[in-house]
Amino acid sequence: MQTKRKKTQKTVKIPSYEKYRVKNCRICESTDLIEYLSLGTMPIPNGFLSLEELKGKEPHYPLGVYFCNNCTLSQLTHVIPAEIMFKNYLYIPSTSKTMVQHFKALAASAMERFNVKPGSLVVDIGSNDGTLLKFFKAHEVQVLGIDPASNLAIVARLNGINTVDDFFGSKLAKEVSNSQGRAKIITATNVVAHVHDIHDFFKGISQLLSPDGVFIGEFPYGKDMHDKNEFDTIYHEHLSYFSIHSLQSLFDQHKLKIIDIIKQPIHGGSVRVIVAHQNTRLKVSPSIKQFLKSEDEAGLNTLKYYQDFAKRVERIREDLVTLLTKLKKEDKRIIGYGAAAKGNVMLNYCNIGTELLDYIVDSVPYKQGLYTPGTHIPIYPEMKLEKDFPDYVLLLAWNFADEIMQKQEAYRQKGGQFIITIPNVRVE
Ligand code: JHZ
Repeated sequence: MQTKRKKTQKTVKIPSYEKYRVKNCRICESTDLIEYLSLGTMPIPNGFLSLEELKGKEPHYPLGVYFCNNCTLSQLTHVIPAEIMFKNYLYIPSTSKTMVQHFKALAASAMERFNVKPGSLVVDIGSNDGTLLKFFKAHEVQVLGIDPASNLAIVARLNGINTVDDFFGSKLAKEVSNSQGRAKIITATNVVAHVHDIHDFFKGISQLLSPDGVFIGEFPYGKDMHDKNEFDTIYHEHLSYFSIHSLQSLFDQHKLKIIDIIKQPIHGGSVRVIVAHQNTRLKVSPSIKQFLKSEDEAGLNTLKYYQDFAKRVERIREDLVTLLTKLKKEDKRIIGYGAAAKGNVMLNYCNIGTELLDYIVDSVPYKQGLYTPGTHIPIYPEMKLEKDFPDYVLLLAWNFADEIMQKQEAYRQKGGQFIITIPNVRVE
């Protein structure tokens, strides 16, 4: 006779997100990947919620970073499907004056430096609402935007920018070059770090770029991010944190080469990397050797460099939570400024919710009226700060510190104080 067996052993449940774990380095395929930082699990940081959605279940995904012991690329431990993150996107750089100026200068300098003739094709990958291409179009070139976010592609078309709402890769590159010819300039600002199949992406660049063309990519520089403790730049959308060493290895594989690297103050320290076909006639700048040397000197090829960074990240969490808790005990009113994706990483990692922050103000109309993912803090227009006059403002969008502090000069003059977290926690 069969008797019912008691369950004595616990079944170990494998989390469903384990299927997203990265096994090989995105650039060199090495399996020698070492996790040096874990920020826990959290919802995608651009996953803002409506009041109605607060009732539902929010999927959480792990956020950890590997160092590739072979090519030095820092990369996320898990990659969640791009469709979850980019089909309806709320990041719109043109809401910041700093970014609009930046795009204007980028277009002007590319037109001049590379002697782009009227009628040439300029393609922007991750073209968002078409702001960068609008500046190129003013120089009478043909422009094409490519962006998977259908909501933004509609806005771009209304702005007069021809836009394909799709992910860029070798298949799309072929279609575009067949229908419109090859591009003299291809730009991608804050895109390359978001791409999982980076080899297919650069295969596409190589196909679409004309023989005398250049690819101009901009993204946060891995060395700046680590040196300045900008850990909240690490989130599910940002799959890679590039060193120049790792990029060289990538471009070599696609018969491309870096001809110049220019530091940019955007997003806490970015690099503009200019790339051409290996047989280009364009001169290679000495900047590349300088970047490689500074990476060697700082130890970017050693695990210790990354482990030291991880210790500083923990320190920021301890300091911030201690400060906010102390202020709250003193009955101070604290709010957040800038519902940035990076801000959501900070809030989730430090477990800061409405018990510490009353609300967040943000200039982007799409975000106002929504709630932050994971921490469920309401988002209001910036005006609310002036009316309410809270005691402290936690600056979540620290990359726009200058622009925001200038805008809120009157608040500061009246005694309002800002809490800054990066590179270290302090009150200003
Ligand atoms: P902002 C973006 O991250 C998105 P995020 C992206 N994934 C990327 O790669 C990086 O940057 C590098 C608000 N704000 O743009 C607007 C004000 O309220 O840094 C934004 O919501 N008042 C593509 O999301 C937020 O701050 C202001 O005066 O971290 C800034 O977020 C200004 C200037 C901004 O993006």
